[in-house]
Amino acid sequence: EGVGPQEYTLVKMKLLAPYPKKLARFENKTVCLVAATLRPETMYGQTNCWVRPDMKYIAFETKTNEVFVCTRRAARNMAFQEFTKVQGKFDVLAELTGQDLLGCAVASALTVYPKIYVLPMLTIKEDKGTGIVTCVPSDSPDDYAALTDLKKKPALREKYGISDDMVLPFDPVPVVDIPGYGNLAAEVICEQLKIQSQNDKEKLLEAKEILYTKGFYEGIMATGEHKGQKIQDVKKTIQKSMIDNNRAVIYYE
Ligand code: A2H
Repeated sequence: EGVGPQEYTLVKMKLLAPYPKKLARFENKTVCLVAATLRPETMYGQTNCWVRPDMKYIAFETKTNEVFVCTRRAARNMAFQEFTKVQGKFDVLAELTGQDLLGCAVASALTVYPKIYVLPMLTIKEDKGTGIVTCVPSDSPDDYAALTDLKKKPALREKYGISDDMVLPFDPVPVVDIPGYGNLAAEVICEQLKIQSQNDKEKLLEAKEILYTKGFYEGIMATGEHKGQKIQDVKKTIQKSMIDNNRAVIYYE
């Protein structure tokens, strides 16, 4: 990684009622599962929210009286980035695991799916971002592989209490056209590299590197109001509009 801090777009995925047990007492508040992304321009293609079932998350209140759910580590970083009332401080309102969030419904900006579900991704890292990841299977090989695992394996859905309707209707959405890969690039590259599952680490790394560079330098928007424009030219504009609409914030680490 580079020298300075990495800038992420923190996408606020709004929890829809009914809230899970551990968050039930916040039902009169806006609760957001916050996902760190490097690709705000792909948010048109979100199909679900990922958490890791065995990972610990907390809920804390922001200075704008929203409740954010993320790892403790990310909350601490946010407290030093003026997300909370008192610099460097955050009150832990609830402690939960990914398991507690599975199957919840959320609403996220830009996506064509008005209601998407919290599903398990087993490869989420504790020491990056917020521990919550937004799934864009059209453009992220990791997301495509993890969603395909759930679609192809009824036993995996069953293990985590995920019903068919939370997974099967959610197809990848064409968002970015990458010359040579088309507008569902993650699916194409996963097939080309014969990626078998979300645990296919090395191949996924290769797939990710290819698409990330190609997508950034050669990608063209295939949907939305910037359709036909280069990714390089619209990335910041889309990020800003999400922030102006209170659907995202900038987060560094
Ligand atoms: B990206 P970097 Cl469409 N564990 O967002 C694993 N992966 C995580 C994570 C964690 N704790 N936190 C964030 N991420 C993912 C969109 C996307 C992303 C697309 C294509 C590529 C891509 C939709 N998911 O990332 O190590 C998030 O997924 C490929 C690099 O900081 C975030 O952006 O470079 C990206 O990894 C951050 O990874």
